[in-house]
Amino acid sequence: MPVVHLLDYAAGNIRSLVNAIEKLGWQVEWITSPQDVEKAEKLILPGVGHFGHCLSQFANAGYVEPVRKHIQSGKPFMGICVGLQAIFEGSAESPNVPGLGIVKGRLERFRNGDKSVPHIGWNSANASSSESIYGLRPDSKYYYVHSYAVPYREGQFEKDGWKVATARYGSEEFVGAIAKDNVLATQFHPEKSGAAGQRVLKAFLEGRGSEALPAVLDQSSIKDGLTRRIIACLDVRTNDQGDLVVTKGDQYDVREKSDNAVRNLGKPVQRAQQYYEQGADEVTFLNITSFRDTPLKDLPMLEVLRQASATVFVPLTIGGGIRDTQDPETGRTAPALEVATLYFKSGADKVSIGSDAVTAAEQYFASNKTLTGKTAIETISEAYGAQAVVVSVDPKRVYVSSPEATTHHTIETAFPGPNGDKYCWYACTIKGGRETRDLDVVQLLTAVEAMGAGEILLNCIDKDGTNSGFDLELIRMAKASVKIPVIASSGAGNPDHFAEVFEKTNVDAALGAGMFHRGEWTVKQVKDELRKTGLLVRKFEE
Ligand code: 1PR
Repeated sequence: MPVVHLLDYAAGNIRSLVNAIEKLGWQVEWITSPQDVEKAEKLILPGVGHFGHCLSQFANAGYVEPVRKHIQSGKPFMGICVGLQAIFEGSAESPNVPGLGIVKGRLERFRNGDKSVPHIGWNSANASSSESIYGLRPDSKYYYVHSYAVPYREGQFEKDGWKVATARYGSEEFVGAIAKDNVLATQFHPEKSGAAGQRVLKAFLEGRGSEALPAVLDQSSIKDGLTRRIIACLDVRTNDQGDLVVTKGDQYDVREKSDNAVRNLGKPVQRAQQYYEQGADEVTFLNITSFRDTPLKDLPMLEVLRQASATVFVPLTIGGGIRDTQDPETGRTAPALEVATLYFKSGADKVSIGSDAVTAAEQYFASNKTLTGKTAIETISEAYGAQAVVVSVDPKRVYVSSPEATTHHTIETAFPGPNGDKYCWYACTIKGGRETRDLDVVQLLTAVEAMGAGEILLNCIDKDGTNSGFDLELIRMAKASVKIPVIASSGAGNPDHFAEVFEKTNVDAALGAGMFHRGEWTVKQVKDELRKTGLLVRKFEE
């Protein structure tokens, strides 16, 4: 097997990159010390998370000069995400930490006045040339997740001989990929970008820097900008026979009315693979009964991730039990960061935190908005970057006669309660909706954003499993309270519900579960419908 070297300088989760390379028939060898760099013929510099954190680790470990030498010697080099950022001069994220300076230019933070930050999802990498740079195509989309980017100004890089492929987020055009001679760097994650990303990795590994574009391109897909993200969600738990199954509740009750058995809707890995092949932009696994046990014992769930990440090349999120946890065997408390690390090492790209986020938010308000730096959100966000931390919210409507009847954030609703109450607030719950807390969704969201969460998975217990559409009122309220992306969840029953949530709110992504598991609709049908209504979606590529 041909060999490619990956530089291991503790920059986050890279299992999916290894999986993607191995799928292409290449073997990964690790560079674990600066002296080893000269052994590498082809070198990949991965990296996720914080520029300053990554680059300081990189510099402190002594990699700056050996890597610069590798690049200057003309040997193939690829940087991914923070690996792209590293070859520029620096970043506004950590102004005092220098980059390698191979390319002139600096990263700036996306403006969040008119859009969510981080920029998460599938976007273009369009080159103005008539040839393909390293397999990039104008009708393909690639998976990005970052808050800082290199702004693109025409001619700025080209005058030094660089070829640039760009993406547009809102009104900002930025560098999606950049290449010259032996160097390729991508801001997007090729290993998470399905077949389109595999093509880029393959071209790098095979040394095909430029080639003719295919004669026929899918013209309808050549549109700039972030696509509407469709997520398939798998609620997973053990059934009464001890098998790990995909299940689905009605307002969180997953037991059949007839025989009280746990509803069984298939096997997690197979389902994930099926949704990937239908064009799901992400897959989320929620380990819904983990509050009863510890994930340290939950080896089948880790195995689900290992298997799924070997064949599913879109981002994988895992939720359930991410909190400080006592190991039942030793009695030792494993910090949430250690639990999350287990999941990242098994192939997760993001972790989703539910109950623990509510507890942390309660403590945040009780301590007059003090950040301790010790919560699960803060520690994981610090180590793996905000984009790796999703907060899953399980709210329930509480009706009131007027806003004055509660101290919580209320909305006037078009759907009055059973007693005709025209106002409601959304109470946060923990333990899968079993316990309701005196904390509202706006409070929770503002607290977790301050702690460094990167995204919100907004469920709604009243809507879950009803097939009646998303709770648009809840979604609007959530979107108005934070700048980080919000994923709409609960209630999707058909493709029109997805179109509705994108047209009537400015939500960033939408998630479905039951309608996919029951085989009523496929992800592809949802996307086809969105495309018909003029919304930009990613097409699935073989
Ligand atoms: O609290 O950090 O251990 O995380 C537990 C996680 O498990 C939370 O993210 C919580 O949302 C989830 N969870 C717990 N119990 C249930 C349950 O259903 N009994 N599922 C549960 C949450 C909601 C969505 C569902 C959407 C869409 N399920 O995952 O997929 O509502 O459904 P639909 O499209 O069929 O309407 P922690």
